[in-house]
Amino acid sequence: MKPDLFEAPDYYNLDDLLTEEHIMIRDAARAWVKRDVSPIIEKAAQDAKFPKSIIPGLASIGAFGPYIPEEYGGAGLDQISYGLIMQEIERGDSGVRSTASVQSSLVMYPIWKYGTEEQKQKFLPKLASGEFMGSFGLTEPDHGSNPSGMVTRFKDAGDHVILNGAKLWISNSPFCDVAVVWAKDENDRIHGLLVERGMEGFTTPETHNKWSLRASATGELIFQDVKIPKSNILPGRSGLGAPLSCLDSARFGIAWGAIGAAMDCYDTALRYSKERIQFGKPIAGFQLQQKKLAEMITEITKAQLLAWRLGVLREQGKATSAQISMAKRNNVEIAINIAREARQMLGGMGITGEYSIMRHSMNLESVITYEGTHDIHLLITGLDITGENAFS
Ligand code: TGC
Ligand code: FAD
Repeated sequence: MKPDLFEAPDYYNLDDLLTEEHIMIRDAARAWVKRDVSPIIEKAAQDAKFPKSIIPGLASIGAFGPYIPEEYGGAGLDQISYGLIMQEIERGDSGVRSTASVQSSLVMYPIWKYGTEEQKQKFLPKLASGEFMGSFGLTEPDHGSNPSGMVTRFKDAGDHVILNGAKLWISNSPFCDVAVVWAKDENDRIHGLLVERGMEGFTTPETHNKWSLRASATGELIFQDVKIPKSNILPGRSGLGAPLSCLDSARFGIAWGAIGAAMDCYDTALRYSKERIQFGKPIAGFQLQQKKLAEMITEITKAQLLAWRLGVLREQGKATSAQISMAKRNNVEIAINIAREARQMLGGMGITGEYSIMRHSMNLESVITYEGTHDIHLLITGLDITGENAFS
């Protein structure tokens, strides 16, 4: 792969909206990605192997629990810092950002928000340092967009419960130490359970042959009469709103992350277009190529503004779930379109692993599907503005 020469576009001087601390945190994450992710990520994706060697680095830049309080090992940062870290990581690779999203927003967040003090003390510091890795099990083979139909269930058995069922498409599952699993009780109420590796009847087979997000490990969570102590149930919230609130946090991170992938594709295409000579001049001088680049930077700038404003609202506790859906949907869509246009600008070279664009393009096919598909987010906006539910 070519050396990482990334220069971040900032067409509207958006750095002026950031604090010195934001810029410091972002630049540290950017430097880490250049140094420790870019040189190894293409091979990891080609080999379809999550590069575990980067786990301590992810912890060191605050990517595991950026906004979790320091008393639990988190970085204690604000929401914009969290977004900027996700942006920089996904500039490197969406699969690496996935690992950080799951660990932070889907594992640490529910434990922090809904766990007991004992659960927080036991899991959060180890998750923040990367000593423990977590996964989040909501999706099932027959229930993806409609998680309320889930059939994974647990039964009361005295001081413990017995869990049966299966979760599919679970990021980090093959190596997770703990899984936050959403399952129904005997009254059909959804609860979060902390299922630990080593519990009898709990297995995590890996899903192979993915063409997307190859540097992230995806798998199943299978429960066959798994005996789980009641002390491993998250007591703070039950019902579908509990996992959906975690998704709000992860979708917020994706809205920022997708900008990183888009920026990397744009920057690569811009540089290439100035160097690639056809018909006696750089292809950057042809109007059709300029149209692509001009539209890319326009969409990136709009996405940056959307993410920044959402960050301010979220920090103030005012961001609605529907606003988060809009930003996730828009920013992933512009990223996937930019990746496609940028790929074309590199001609044949665009399909090779010499450049990051094709990898981003394939990764974004997962990003546009997980954490709520593109169409589901559109329907969330539709419901919000009309009051009419078009889901069923
Ligand atoms: P609905 O009746 O609308 O809502 C049920 C209850 O939940 C509340 N609620 C929310 N609460 C918090 N945050 C949100 N975003 C919420 N949305 C809804 C709602 O108020 C209600 O509460 P209550 O107290 O009245 O019970 O639910 P529904 O069954 O009609 O479904 C709504 C729908 C379709 C929007 C939702 O289920 C959905 O978002 N589906 C998409 C599923 C999804 O996003 N799955 C993601 C799995 S995790 C993942 O993909 C990780 S990828 C990780 C990575 O690698 O980065
Ligand atoms: P389906 O729900 O079957 O949807 C199929 C199609 O139907 C989609 O286009 C959808 O938009 C459309 N559709 C569905 N319902 C409607 C409707 N009412 N109106 C109109 N169109 C509709 N899940 C986890 O729990 N944890 C994870 O860590 C995780 N990681 C993932 C990693 C990867 C790489 C991938 C690909 C997925 C991951 N997921 C995870 C699962 C992901 O959240 C689901 O794939 C996603 O929610 C969609 O569910 P589904 O695949 O079952 O598609």
